[in-house]
Amino acid sequence: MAAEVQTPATPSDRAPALDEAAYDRLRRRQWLAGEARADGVDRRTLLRMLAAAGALAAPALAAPVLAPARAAAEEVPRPVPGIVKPLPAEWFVPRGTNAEMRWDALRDADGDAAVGRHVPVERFFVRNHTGTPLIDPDTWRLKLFGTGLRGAPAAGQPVEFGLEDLQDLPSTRISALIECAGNGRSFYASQQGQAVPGTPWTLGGIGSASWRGVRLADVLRAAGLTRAAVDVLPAGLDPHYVTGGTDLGPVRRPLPVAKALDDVLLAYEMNDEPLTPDHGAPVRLVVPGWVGIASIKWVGTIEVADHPLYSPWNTDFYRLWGPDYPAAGTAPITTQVVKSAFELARGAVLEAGRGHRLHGRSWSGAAPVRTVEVSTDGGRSWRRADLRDEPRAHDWTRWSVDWRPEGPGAYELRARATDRRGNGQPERAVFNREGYLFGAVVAHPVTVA
Ligand SMILES: Nc1nc2c(c(=O)[nH]1)N[C@H]1C(S)=C(S)[C@@H](COP(=O)(O)O)O[C@H]1N2
Ligand SMILES: [Mo]
Repeated sequence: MAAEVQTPATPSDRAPALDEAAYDRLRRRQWLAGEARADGVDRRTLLRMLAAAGALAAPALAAPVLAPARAAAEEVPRPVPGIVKPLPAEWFVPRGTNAEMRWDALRDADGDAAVGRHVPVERFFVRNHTGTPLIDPDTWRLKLFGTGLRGAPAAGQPVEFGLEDLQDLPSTRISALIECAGNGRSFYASQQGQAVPGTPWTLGGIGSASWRGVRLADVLRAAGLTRAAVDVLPAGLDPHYVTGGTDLGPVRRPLPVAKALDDVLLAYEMNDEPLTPDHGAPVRLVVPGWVGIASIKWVGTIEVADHPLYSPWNTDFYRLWGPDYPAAGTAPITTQVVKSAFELARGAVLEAGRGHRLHGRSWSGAAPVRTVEVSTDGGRSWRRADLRDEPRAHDWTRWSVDWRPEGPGAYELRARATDRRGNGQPERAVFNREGYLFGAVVAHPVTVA
């Protein structure tokens, strides 16, 4: 058993840790040996995880917690308490503490593109566990500490960076999607008859933006990263997440050091503007290709440890449990699955007797999109869509297909993509108890009249 576990030693040896499954076995072994820390994670939870003793109890729904810093002059009731920016109904669907982007808002009334490859900040979906904090960028400090750093930070004396310190480091710009692991969750119920708890997103728990910031790798190295570091734990400055009467602490999720050094950004700009409060101002993580929870907003501290770390966000949440998964659940989920969406309302009415150009976007966390196919007859026949973008990793590809309906009536549109690694979209997504990673083809009803 032990022989199949790789012990990280040098950064190059650590590359396999990008495989969270292998790394998770190591984490668990080290926890059992008393070498891993798991603040805020119930000991029984870890034991349950380790004992492969069947499914965990479903987490209760979040108790609403308001952001501590609300604008004083607030008269208009907000559709989502805790979100600062306006949420016009033509752009967003409120979902608890979150705001889902409406796909039909990507086209205007004439069918012209209203949004380019990047979603404007004011139209970008918001996923908040509690509420948006208002943080003064002038006094904000990023504090790094932990046993994976050299010198004083190892003893708990943090090394600090102000916003200007970060801006003085070499900057990098990337185009990347942020997508919630639960994006598409509602289709487990509506399309597969499988009830799952959690935010019932359709496909609008996603957005693409241009991010500018400093590579997390550069900041970790500047902070004195050692070769012994294995886990990096960024924590948000938003209010603690309280669920089922339990305070789980700040939103935080360990990141294997291999991913942290690979392509992760500490972003301070989104679409060429300073980050706005709802999207993590002054600084957030952007973790390309991975589930949105990895991209911690409002980051205040980063613990760098020479031993594995756990938080509720890689133990109780964001693993897959279900009849088709190991009894103790999978390793923490990381890479997003392939998905496709039409820039059209569900149930949209299209004019009869004329041709239509159907637009949509497809994406994959693993690789650039290779092909997109569209069916206008409920999946009986398929044809290639025209790709309107050069497919890129970690971003979506826009596409279109021309369609002249045979006559008035109800139609079911479908779109499915494959990526360059050969990942595709199945007819059915494999059920998991929390409804993560819904990657099946989504049936999109329209009426021609
Ligand atoms: N501190 C903090 N970071 C967070 C969250 C949060 O609630 N608090 N939500 C996460 C989740 S689940 C997602 S999907 C993304 C959403 O990013 P957005 O709100 O900018 O779209 O942020 C992630 N980072
Ligand atoms: Mo999320």
